[in-house]
Amino acid sequence: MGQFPADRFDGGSGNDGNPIVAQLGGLVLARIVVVSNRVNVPNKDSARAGGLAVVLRSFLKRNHGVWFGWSGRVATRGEEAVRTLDHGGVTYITTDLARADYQEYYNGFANRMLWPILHYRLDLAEFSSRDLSGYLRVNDLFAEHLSKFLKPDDVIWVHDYHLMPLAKALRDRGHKNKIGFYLHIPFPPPELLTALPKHERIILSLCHYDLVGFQTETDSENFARYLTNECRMPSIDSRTFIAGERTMRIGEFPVGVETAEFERLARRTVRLSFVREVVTSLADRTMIIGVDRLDYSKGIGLRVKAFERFLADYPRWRGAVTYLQITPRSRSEIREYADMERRISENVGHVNGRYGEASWTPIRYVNRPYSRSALAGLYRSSRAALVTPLRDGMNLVAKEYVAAQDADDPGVLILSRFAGAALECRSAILVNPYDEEAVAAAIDKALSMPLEERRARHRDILDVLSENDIKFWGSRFIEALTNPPGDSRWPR
Ligand code: ADQ
Repeated sequence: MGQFPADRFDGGSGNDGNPIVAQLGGLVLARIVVVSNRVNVPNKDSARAGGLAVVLRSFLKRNHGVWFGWSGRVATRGEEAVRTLDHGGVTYITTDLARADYQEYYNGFANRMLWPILHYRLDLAEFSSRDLSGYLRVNDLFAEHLSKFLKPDDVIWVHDYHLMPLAKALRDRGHKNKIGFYLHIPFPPPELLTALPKHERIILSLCHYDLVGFQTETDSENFARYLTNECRMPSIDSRTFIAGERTMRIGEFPVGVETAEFERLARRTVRLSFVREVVTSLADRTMIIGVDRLDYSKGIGLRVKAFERFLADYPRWRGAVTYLQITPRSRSEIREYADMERRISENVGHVNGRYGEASWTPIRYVNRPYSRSALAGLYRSSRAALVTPLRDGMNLVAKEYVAAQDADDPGVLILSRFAGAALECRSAILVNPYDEEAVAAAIDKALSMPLEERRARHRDILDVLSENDIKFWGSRFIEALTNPPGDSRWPR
């Protein structure tokens, strides 16, 4: 975990609450430019935006920043439009992608090669030289667009696996700005990573950043081990590497949620008519909830099997529990995702056919997104949450679920030990998602747990989540990026 005291930047310094201003004792710092694959441009769907998008936007607002990335549109080659929108103190700049760029960079190299490898799934990784070229080409294209509006003192913060080589592409164009990179997903051990053909081209290009941030210490250590053992990179210490004339540092910045705000939201939204309708339709049955993008890393297929095992091993719960799994489709153009979608629907149908009755459907399976308000209310109305990814950088659903609970009568979090969130949620029921029997037992334990134990576990986790509120995350990263090496504020 990042080691900054959570209250350092609470905005109490009488200078607009701007953490960066506070840090520099009143000096206005340079502009912050966030770059990510997709840009969360404000529109009518903003209510569905994940917590992180909302937080990044408010962080940029406080710092009059710029957010650059793909518009989400695919255009005919030569007709890709670049658009600029100023809204609420933030400048959003987006570019379309040509069809071939979208296929090779996004569907191809990012999602069929990097995503599986970084999630420890060598079996699903498909390498293609053409996709690699497309990936490098789009990173170059982003650098070209960025070059047109970058100022020499802009601080650049690049997000996620789509854009690993971006700093190199910017340095090649002569930019000497402070550039930081944050990986939202896991970083596997070098023994796995080196199965990526031409891995040096991608992974070593991270050394063009000044700071590379990860969710957990395991991820940082894996990266450091890769650099030391595989690439023989010289280092000053275990977190500082010498990259030519610059140094590149590594740190941990675990992503959190807006803990108190989310609790308030959930308290309000249990009263929404939509949430009340769902609860009434349960007819006094206990609800278990799962909320995930449809992705193989989330372990939904094994989870459905574990729930079937639970119904088989603990028959007293039959007819008394409803498991609601909310799973919006993602990346449906990729074959593995389409196959997985079909398999999970079949498995859910199988469990419902086998155990259901005319008056009771054991699993309600919904393939659509909901607003944050609706989710918050549903979390609070559920006695347990099943969050069992096979591998996850952090997993914000786990944290949102805990934050949403009523402290007097909280639900229980069942959490995979392979989610980054497991490090902070030690008082959840931690499970191995591959062990059906153990997950089934964990569901029984959660549903049978006495009130006092539920309260104590909830309190433990909430304390940690309040300490690591997402409000402080952006400022921690930028502070670490802009502080010179050797500064005591550097995270360990
Ligand atoms: P994701 O893989 O998308 O994020 P996660 O951390 O769980 O996973 O975040 C999902 C977000 O989407 C949550 O805020 C959740 O509320 C929202 N969401 C999920 N299903 C939804 C639905 N049906 N309707 C509306 N909203 C829904 C990646 C990494 C994670 C890492 C995050 C943040 O894979 O490991 O935690 O980035 O760094």
